[in-house]
Amino acid sequence: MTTMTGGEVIARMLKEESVEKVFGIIDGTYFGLYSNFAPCGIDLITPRHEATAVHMAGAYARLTGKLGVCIASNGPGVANALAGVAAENAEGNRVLLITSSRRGGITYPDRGGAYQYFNQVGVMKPMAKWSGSAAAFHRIPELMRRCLRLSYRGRPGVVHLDVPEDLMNGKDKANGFLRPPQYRRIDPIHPGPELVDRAATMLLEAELPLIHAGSGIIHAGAYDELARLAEILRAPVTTSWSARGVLPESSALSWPMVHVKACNEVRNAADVVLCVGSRLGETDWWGKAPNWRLPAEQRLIQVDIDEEILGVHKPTTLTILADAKVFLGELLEKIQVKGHEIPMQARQQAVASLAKGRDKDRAKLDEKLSDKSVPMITAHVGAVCREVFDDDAVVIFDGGNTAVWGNFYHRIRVPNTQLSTHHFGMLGAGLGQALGAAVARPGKQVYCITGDGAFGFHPQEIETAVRNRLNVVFLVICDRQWGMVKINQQFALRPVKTMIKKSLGPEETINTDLGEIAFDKLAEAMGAHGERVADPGELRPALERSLASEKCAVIHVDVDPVKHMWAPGLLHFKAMHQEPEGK
Ligand SMILES: Cc1ncc(C[n+]2csc(CCOP(=O)(O)OP(=O)(O)O)c2C)c(N)n1
Ligand SMILES: [Mg+2]
Repeated sequence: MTTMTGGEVIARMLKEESVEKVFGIIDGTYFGLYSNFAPCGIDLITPRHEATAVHMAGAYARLTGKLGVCIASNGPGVANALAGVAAENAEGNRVLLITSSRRGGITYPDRGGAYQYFNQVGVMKPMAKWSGSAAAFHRIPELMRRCLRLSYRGRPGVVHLDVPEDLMNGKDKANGFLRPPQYRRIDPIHPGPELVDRAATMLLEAELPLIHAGSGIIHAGAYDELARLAEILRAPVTTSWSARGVLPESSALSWPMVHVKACNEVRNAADVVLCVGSRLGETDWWGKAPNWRLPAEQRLIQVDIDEEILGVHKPTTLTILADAKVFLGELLEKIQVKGHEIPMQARQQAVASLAKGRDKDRAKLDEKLSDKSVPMITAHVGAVCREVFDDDAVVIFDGGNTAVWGNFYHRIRVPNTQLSTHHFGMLGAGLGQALGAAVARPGKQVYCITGDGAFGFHPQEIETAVRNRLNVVFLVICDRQWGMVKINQQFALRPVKTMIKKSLGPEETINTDLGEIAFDKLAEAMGAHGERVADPGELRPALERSLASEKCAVIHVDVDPVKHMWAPGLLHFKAMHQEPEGK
């Protein structure tokens, strides 16, 4: 038996889990941990804010399917990380956060007057999937194993281990290290065969089945199975916001979430729904009428890796605890042999007729692209990006109306290539997510469409991108206002004048206007490439120059602030803040 620091024990256990990247900011209280990363083959990537470290880990986890690991130091470091924990836990990304805390004996509970201390576990507990503190050196391996087991159990989220500095940096005897299969499940959960049979029968007999896909498809990597099943069943596919593109949105069977009315129509037309890896949360209108058909008229098969989620918001006909990929693979086998039983013609007709609403909506949205005025209408940003960037580029949407415009003028053509904080709506998270994406997908393009308000939360991370050669292209949409809030305020304060004039004066709203930051200049000051455009015709060359610069690039995009406020779909998203009537 050898002696080593508690930090080295943790680093070696991360190595056993094949962890290659850790995100975080250094501090003496966990020197014993990060000084052992390099010997364990682990890169430490350091942003300039701990919340960014957590977002980087979250994006990295979602895009690679691996564990996203981040660190934060006691007191202020952990306090800064909290914002990231709230968002990444809500997004359901598989993140392990390891923090240092002050030496045992003076804390838990606070002796009174301890420096850089707060009850980190107490605060983290209700925010994270799990949080605990190591009370003694010999408990570090056991608690790490517990953290890792929990990281891979059920819906992903943030798991937190807090380790006092004296255990992190102090040496003690350490046992041999276990392999992951010795302490956690490695194989995916298989469904009971009779449940797959029943699901197959329901889907074969349905008049019109619908597949609703959530992030479970991403975590399981079940894209091919989903596409094949939708094709064989001729089933339209809707997704949760965060699962956009799990069926490429170029498919005739894909109903992108931006076509809210068309999604409502298809969700009302289906008599059987196969919901895979989604909770049917608020952004899915809880699965309720009038956005969905009443449960009495619509049978629901729900498949999830997490038992807590089965039947949580909408009554189910069949609940199946299973990994999405395994389930869909087994279901396909059953359905393939009985494909001839499917009332194909009727389904095809139903799909074709429902598709008209969706395609009309797309055409109507695209009409806005004929507006070539300067400064530009924001619609161009997404449309031009889609032409310039590769299909497998990763796009990140951040900001208020900016994220709405970005979403509405994008088609996600390759699964798992878009990120946002769909559940938490966290302005500014996009910077960290974009940097995490660039670490996760070396050699692939990454771009982030962000509001000027949102970008202002963490612009210092441009330097992180430059220092780490993470060549993200940021498009900062500058309307010099908190646009989304401004339009809502206008309706709240002067609805009639808002309808007639479209915009109120600065004195007529409450603190909605921002001053200008020249984001291109700010970027240049940090060693990045900067561009500024207002004419939609100049956007494409600016993007091309940005890509050619082979650096992180920031494009300051001046948009028409009034048109920007009137983003598409706002009424639907306002309606989402109320509980739907249905059961
Ligand atoms: C961290 C954070 N603070 C506040 C909010 C509330 N909020 C939602 S949208 C919005 C305005 C966003 O402004 P900007 O990023 O410039 O995007 P725009 O709407 O102008 O496109 C605000 C303040 C939030 N979602 N997140
Ligand atoms: Mg703005």
